[in-house]
Amino acid sequence: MRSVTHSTQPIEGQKPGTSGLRKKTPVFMRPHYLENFVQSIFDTVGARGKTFVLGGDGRYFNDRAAQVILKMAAANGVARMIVGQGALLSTPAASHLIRLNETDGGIILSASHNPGGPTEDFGVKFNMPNGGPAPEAVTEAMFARTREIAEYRILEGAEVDLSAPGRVTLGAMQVDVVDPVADYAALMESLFDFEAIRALVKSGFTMRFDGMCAVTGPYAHEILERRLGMAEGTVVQGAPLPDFGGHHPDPNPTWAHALMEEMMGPKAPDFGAASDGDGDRNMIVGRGIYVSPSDSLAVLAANAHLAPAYKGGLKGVARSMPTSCAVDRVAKALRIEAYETPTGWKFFGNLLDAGRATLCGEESFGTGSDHVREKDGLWAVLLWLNILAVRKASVAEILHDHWKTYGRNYYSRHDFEALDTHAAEEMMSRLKASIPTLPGTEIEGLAILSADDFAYHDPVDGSVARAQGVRVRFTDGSRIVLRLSGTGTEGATLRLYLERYEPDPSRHDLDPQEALGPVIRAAHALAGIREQIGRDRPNVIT
Ligand code: VG1
Ligand code: CO
Repeated sequence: MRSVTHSTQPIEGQKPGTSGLRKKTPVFMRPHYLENFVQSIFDTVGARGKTFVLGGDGRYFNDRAAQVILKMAAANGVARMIVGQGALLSTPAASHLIRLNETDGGIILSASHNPGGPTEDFGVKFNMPNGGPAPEAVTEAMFARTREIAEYRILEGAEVDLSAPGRVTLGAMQVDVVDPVADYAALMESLFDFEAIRALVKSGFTMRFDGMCAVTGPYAHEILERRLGMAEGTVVQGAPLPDFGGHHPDPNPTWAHALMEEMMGPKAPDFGAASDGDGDRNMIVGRGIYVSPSDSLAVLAANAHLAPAYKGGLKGVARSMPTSCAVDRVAKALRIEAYETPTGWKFFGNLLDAGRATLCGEESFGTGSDHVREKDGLWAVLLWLNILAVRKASVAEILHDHWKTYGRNYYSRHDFEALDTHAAEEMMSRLKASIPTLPGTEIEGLAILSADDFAYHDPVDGSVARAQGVRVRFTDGSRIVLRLSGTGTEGATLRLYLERYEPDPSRHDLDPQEALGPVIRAAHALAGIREQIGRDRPNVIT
């Protein structure tokens, strides 16, 4: 086996977005594309003598990309790679392995909730030794490297057999192929009261988990069916497929509609959940009731002490800026700090490392805690199960009880996908330019209290992230936020986030779209959505 150095040239646009570098699969498969980016990672964080974790969500090209990365790691002098069997690892499991083995970081192959397949999406992400996504300073350095790269190193020769756990070598590099589920499942058992959940299951409690043909299936089969004793068949679409069965592996009411229909139907089980392509997102549904991710975060924060890992209470909570303020109300009652960060899990890392936050969440179906440094789909499902087991109440009861105590933050996100990039950017710049003129004015009967383009000052390392989304607050506590997505691979996606607070319990059962009516109209009027991007209606509502 021989290490060769190939000369190469910089490739345009290898700039990581909200969560790693995401492109169409055929783009990633072009000559030198993956190699340039991986060499730029090694050039930025160093390779010689280091140990990294490697795995992905199993989408098309996952297996071949893993082989390329292993050969490049060996040629760059990496000492050891820990790889999930079959090159599979969910994002939270990868984060855990990075921490458990005290490695120098990891490479995760995933485009998360984006569809997979020969003409769909692929992605590569680097996580730091703390297990969390690389912060902006690091991804910026990687991007800068891609713009001056002149060569990459790779081993020529046989591929590594990843089909079974065990230790092999590749040149001078040690490769440990590990069961992707075992260590993660053990971590979950250490956090939650599995005994109590097993008792709940024995008492007749039923659940449906939709793996969406993505990476969480094997984890869910092991934990829910084998360790917690739920009936076989509890987990559906549990086998990971390279094209996710042709579905969009995004756990929301639009893309997980089969689960939604079952949960709203006459034969609904007690509890339903779904996870995304790489296993870091979760959707929670009770019998006949959908739990919005922002509410889920708030309920978990208010009840976390019922699970063994959090019985000492929470140090603090953090939410992304567009996420509803429901969790802030819980933090206030608990007298703990509530942090507001930009969109993307990388911004939670410092707060978790510094012990300032225990629970974090995003409106985009992401919740997690300091047990890893990624959001974690199954973790959220298990915390819900632990709470249900202790409180012996239904999801609907817990949710209504929560709203009664804290009031309800009606919330929705409207996505306008595949927009003309120029038009979308133009709309955002016009909106930003109008910010100073907004406070004190009225729109659609709502009085504007404040408006800004969100900037985050990290309280731990002092770094500043600007231009993270336009937020407009109204005097009645309502809020709208607009930003462009940083994970898409086609045109632009406008995300419009809408929120309205309702303290009156007699008004807690409205349809969120109706309850938010005035806020929605104000948002459209303010941004001139129809005039600017030619669209009246969103194509995804969550
Ligand atoms: C989206 C979500 C964001 C999430 C990110 C990665 O980003 O809004 O909350 O952290 O995806 O999630 P954007 O820039 O498209 O709005 V995942 O599960 O795709 O890693
Ligand atoms: Co994901």
